[in-house]
Amino acid sequence: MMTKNPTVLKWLSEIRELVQPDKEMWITGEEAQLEELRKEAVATGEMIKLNEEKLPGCYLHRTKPNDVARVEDRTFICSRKKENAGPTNNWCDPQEMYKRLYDIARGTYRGRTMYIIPFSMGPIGSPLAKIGIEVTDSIYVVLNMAIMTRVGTKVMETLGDSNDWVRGFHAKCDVDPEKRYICQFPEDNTIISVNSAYGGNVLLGKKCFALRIASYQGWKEGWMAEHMLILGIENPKGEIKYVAAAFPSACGKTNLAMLIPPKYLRDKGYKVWTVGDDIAWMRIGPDGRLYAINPENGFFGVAPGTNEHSNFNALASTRKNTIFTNVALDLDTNTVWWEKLNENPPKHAIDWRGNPWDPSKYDKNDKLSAAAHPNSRFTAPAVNCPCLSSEFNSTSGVPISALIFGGRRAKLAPLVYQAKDWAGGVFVGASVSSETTAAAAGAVGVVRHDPMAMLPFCGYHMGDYFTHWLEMGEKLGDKAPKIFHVNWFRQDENGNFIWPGFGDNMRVLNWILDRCEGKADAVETAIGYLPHPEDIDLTDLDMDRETLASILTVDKDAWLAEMDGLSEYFDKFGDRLPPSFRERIASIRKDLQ
Ligand code: GTP
Ligand code: SPV
Ligand code: MN
Repeated sequence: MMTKNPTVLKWLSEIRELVQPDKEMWITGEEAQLEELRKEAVATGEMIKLNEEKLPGCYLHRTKPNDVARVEDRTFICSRKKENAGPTNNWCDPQEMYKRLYDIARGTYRGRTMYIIPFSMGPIGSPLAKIGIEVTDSIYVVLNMAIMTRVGTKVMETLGDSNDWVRGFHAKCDVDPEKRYICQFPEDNTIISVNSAYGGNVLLGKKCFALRIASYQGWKEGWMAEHMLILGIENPKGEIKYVAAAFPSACGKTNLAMLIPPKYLRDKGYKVWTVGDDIAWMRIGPDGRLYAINPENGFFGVAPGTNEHSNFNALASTRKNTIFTNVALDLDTNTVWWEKLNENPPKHAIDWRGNPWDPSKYDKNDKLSAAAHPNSRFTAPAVNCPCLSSEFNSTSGVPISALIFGGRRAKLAPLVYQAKDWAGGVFVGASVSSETTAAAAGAVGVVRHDPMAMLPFCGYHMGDYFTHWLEMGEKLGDKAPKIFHVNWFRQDENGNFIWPGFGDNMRVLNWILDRCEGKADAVETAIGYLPHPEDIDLTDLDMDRETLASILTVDKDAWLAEMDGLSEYFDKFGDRLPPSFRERIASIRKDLQ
């Protein structure tokens, strides 16, 4: 028994009664306990121990082929009133959903162990941190939570007798996709997830708590929970400026957060420091500026495409004490492999489904014939990251100079532009559209609206969320970060990316920071300020100014059409849409004409 907290004891006894476990285990955070669980998972086949010399402390896990990504159509915001979930969320009456979920979970821990994981999102004891308790019947979940969050006894000590904690209940059940539900009850600080054993559906500290529940808490309490990376950029004088950036799932947050600047900038002394790669909690600090912490303690990153050249720091982070999910197993070396890790696919491998894999049968048009699932992931401890910021465990967070929105857009959106002011930036964030990716079940490559990259993660009415953003700007006043939009994903007629991306995105970050300091020039357009092509440094790049100029233009007709689409999209928010959005569409249209 790890606590005397009456609210915790009451909730645990309710869950215990419901699921009928054989055994019960509090996760203390001690290494010896975690090691026992790893051994057990290996003994039952739940995890495969990898080559201890090449990948010390690393394991491979495969989920069921029907359980490989978030499931947005089965994710619900169960607020008491339907209108408070808003038009972008699935909704169900809380009492009805509790009953349905309890019926599904009833008795499903029989013969199994109930693991109780106390966890802190954010450094334990930080005024910006929040506590949760996840109950699960999955060792995989326990071991992932122990990497992704701060778990254990200390968390319960910090909680004391407080009732300010989030209840997270996960039951693996039969992993039946027809009975899979990921439900948030924002007014009850409660999350229930059944019939999945995959990442974002079951590591309840992540999207369910740190975004869906926390966005609601932030709205009520005057702060922000965002789908944002946080990075520090150190200039040759040793000054570090922090930026936070929101891109939809699998659109480049981990990569930007860990980028290595081009050689000419490294030689000058530029460095990048990672604070977070997926989630930012932001509050106004004592000096009136916006401060951010990363509530997580590890990286749940996309494996395919990660290699020494594209993201050296992410790959380095995965070389020890990491859990790989749904990547391929190289039988000759007992190591892992995924597409684009290198040019040498393993000769004898087991693919993400657990079947023998033959590289010659890989069909480029059938992504699922790949050795690793396109949404296969690594769970790596943040401490492994070579460029981890010294502020990573800061309890007060880092001051944010710029906020950046972005999406994956083959056409239209320029490489970078700056919003004219905070309210204009909120509009830019609300207008984010992006091609869907393998991070969620469903079609890939379809452009959809994804405001602030929060479409699947906002725990309340998105119209109210936009208004909350506007109000934060009013409080920040002239200390508000400047707001930008980027697009690394413009394609030419042959479908090739025009901008080199990855480390070269540093060239764009430098323009952004120069703008924040009033040091860079810009062209004023209908949508915002764009750099002159000569304002982006192309040193050592195999790219000419004309090509760069081609992704720094505002196509009048295409943008007018974009405004039509946006106007129609905004209709769904009804009278909760900030009125200024309509005025802005009108003025952008006028400026484009
Ligand atoms: P989540 O963890 O799902 O929230 O995703 P994320 O935003 O952290 O995405 P991540 O950085 O893992 O990138 C996803 C995919 O985008 C990978 O396949 C990357 O190789 C690719 N990618 C990232 N940055 C760039 C870039 O600058 N240019 C191009 N062309 N691709 C990129
Ligand atoms: C995302 O989909 O945005 C992720 C992965 O970061 S998951 O944790 O599955 O949500
Ligand atoms: Mn994410």
